[in-house]
Amino acid sequence: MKIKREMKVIILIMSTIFSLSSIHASSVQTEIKCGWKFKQARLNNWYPATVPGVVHTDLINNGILDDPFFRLNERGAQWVDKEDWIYETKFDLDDETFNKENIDLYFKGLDTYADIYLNENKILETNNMFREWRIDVKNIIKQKDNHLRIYFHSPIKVDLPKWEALPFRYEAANDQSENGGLFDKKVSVFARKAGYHYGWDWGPRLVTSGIWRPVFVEAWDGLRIDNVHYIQRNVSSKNADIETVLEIIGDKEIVSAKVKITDEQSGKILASTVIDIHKGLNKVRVGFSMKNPELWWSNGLGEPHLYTFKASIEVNNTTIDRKSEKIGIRSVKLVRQPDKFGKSFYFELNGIPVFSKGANYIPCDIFLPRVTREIYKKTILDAVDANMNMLRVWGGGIYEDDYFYELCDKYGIMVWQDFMFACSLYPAEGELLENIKQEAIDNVKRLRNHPSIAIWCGNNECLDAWEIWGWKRNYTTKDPRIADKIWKQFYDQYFIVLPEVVKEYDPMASYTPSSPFTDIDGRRDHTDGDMHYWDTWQKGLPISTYNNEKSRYFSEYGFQSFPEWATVLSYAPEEKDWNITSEVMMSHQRGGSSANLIIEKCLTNEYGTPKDFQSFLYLSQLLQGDAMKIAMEAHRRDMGYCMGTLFWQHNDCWPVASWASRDYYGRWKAQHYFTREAFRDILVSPIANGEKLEIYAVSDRLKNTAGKLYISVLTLDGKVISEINKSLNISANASTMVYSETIDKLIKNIARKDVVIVAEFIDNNNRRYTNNYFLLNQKEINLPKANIISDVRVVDKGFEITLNCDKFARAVYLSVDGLDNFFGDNYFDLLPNKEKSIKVQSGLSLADFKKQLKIVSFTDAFQ
Ligand code: BMA
Repeated sequence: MKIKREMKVIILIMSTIFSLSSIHASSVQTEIKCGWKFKQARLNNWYPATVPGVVHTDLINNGILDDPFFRLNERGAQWVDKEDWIYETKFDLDDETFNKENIDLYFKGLDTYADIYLNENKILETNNMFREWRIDVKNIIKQKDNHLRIYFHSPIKVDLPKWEALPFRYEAANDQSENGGLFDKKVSVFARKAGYHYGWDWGPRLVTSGIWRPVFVEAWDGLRIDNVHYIQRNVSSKNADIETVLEIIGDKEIVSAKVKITDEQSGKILASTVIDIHKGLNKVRVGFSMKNPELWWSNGLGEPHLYTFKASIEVNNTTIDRKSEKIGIRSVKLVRQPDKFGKSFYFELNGIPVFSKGANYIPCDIFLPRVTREIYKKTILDAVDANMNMLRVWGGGIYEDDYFYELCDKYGIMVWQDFMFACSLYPAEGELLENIKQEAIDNVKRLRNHPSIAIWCGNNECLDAWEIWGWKRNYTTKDPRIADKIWKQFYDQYFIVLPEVVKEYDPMASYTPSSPFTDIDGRRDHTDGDMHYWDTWQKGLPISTYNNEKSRYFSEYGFQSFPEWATVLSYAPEEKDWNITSEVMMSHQRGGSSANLIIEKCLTNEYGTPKDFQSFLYLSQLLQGDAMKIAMEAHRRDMGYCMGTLFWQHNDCWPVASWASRDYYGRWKAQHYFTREAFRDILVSPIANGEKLEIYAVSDRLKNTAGKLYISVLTLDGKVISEINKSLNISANASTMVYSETIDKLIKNIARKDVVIVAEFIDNNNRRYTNNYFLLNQKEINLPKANIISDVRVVDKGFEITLNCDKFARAVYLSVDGLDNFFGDNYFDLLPNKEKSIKVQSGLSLADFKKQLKIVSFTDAFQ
């Protein structure tokens, strides 16, 4: 009896074991990119479409919609999100693809409520733009003339009934429903779709639909590697233990498949094992140790070394599938530990406490598929060039494109990754909570191998909004049962579901429930946790107040400015637009109706009244630069107590007045140049403390640095009042006060309004770190009219401009009309009779360049 049963089992296995000859190596992937057309669902005209793309850009490309960034055109684009749209294409399969045993359609991203039909069969309904979708279509797909149709439901029409059905509202602070003609119906919280599409305080309201990431046909035989996870443990420069977990999908039983992990550069096999594959999901674990691994370091601390690991699977010496990934060996964690000040908040990379220098990052365009690889590259390189080591991918945007993280890996930018929730409350229960969970799993799995991922964060400011902005109080006053319901959803989402996903799918990673975060009570505490500091901007306080604020970690703070003249012209070309309260300028300012006036008020207080609109734009950038310089230096001087400074914000998603340090076109504002200085590996930072001038040396280097400190006190027309020099050995990875002196002793009997203090550190390798410091606010400084002389010569890819000046020139600003130029330095001070050369990239001829070059400095901005 027993024998018989075993026989039966063996026969069964035999019959399901595939014949080796029927398996073909490697899966094939083809993008469905061509032949797409689209139409408004209830009308009949078809137009050509670009995929990936969104309906707005397709309408623009077909001349149906005017550029929404131009003047007030955004208003005329509001009908688009109330419509349903249909996209379709036809495609054939080549023999190889068609003959595979498994054929899937693989959607990398659909925005958002879509029904998908292949050859008139409904194969999928989607409801989350952040998720990926893979469908087996083997039984439906044909070799020729496949018809793929995607019906996008209006996200507004889908979500309005949900809003209407509820007896209470979910807060959504930034949803510009009124601009969308929806009155107070803030429906954004119901959609798993980028929050900023519904408007933000730096962005337009343009609620897109479309195939925003590529679509593929993927065909395979026998098995395919779905995912490989490299879990790193015990990482040091001596050793790293790597546990590799492969997820392999099999379509049949396969015996003796060989799984191998190879270091592609050296060809060395790091680990291998032989397994039997079953139908369905197979999880295979294979571990190895690396001796003396080359570690991945953040920008400034060392090389961000990347290995290329290949996971492959062979049957009978034929490789069936493989997956190569760039892996950086590193340990990174958020350290939250009680200490003598309170409780720490800092990142430890490879055992070293690292001071985070960086910015908050939003999507680079309101229309996401327009973000090219070039734009991504420039965005990350601009962070690297400004000496940043971290970007925070903020929760109102998207989980970024793979390429974004590849660049961060390559250039040593750590990523603080928010989950996509910001400044709102979400109906996180039932189906939506499950949807959120799946979204988190998809994205944690997609991104976890990137060495750049430093932390997962539950949301942006939702806890702050609940506890501090008054939301909890308001709900509780109206109906405590609703308050309890919302808090339960909140708790489930950020304190149970999301951390559990991180724990399960990225077990070595840190998670923080919200930013800012001290504890679950939502307290704001300067001695514990991270902080978003906004008072100086929001209340229009003197920019020097950035010196007074303390935190263990500034994960946000910012100050607005206008973009430069050329950028303003791109959206406000008419003379009647050229004042900050014009309708066009107000519409390209989303920080509230008073935001332009805050800039004006602070600017007048700090500098005086500019003579014209262009001078106003220039000074607004300088003001932002000065403000942020004060903040960045204060945070770094406080190193040890404070361990991070991420300003708001690195980029824009359209041309606008905002907190960005680079505008929509990637043009550096004054702040970005100032950031580059303030974030250098060594910062020399003078600061008045009562009657004393103190100078701090802040070093991110991991070894002490010997060199010389030079302090000069100059009158603004160049006379030397005091000169001090001093040998220093600056402590590694620390901030130290290296000089302190009574101000009166330094400036002798010269008035404070007539002097500038120049602090310079030159290390033993002749690297210079210079910082100019004034003892009074700019408005009180007696800046002379400076006579700047320039000389231009042709160099590779552009020109070199040499400048000279008889007196101190504050914030010298060079500009050339046109888009194709980038100045190596700008908004810099010129010291009397000290030559300075700047390189500029430009495609202009020398004659045109000279003709168009404009040079102004601070005093030129006034009558
Ligand atoms: C922050 C952010 C954003 C916002 C910015 C400027 O606190 O989290 O939501 O755009 O401030 O107000």
